[in-house]
Amino acid sequence: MSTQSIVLSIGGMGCAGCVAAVEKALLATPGVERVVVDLPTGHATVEGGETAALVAAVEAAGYTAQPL
Ligand SMILES: [Cu+2]
Repeated sequence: MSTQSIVLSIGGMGCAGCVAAVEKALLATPGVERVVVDLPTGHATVEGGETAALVAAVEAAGYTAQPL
C-alpha cells in the first residue's frame, strides 16, 4: 500500500531552525512517516497523516500552512 504525499506551503520560515521546528511538528503528528521541508520554496512534503492535523500542527508551532 502506498502512502499518499501531502504538500503544504509553509509560511514564516526564515532559517534552518524554522525548518527543524516544522519538521519536528509534522513528524509528531499521528500517521506521519516521512517529512521533507524545503526552505527556499517553503514547501513541506509529508507522507502520512491527515491534512487538517498537519496544518494544525504547523500552526501550533508558530507557522502558517496551506495545502497545495
Ligand atoms: Cu528560523
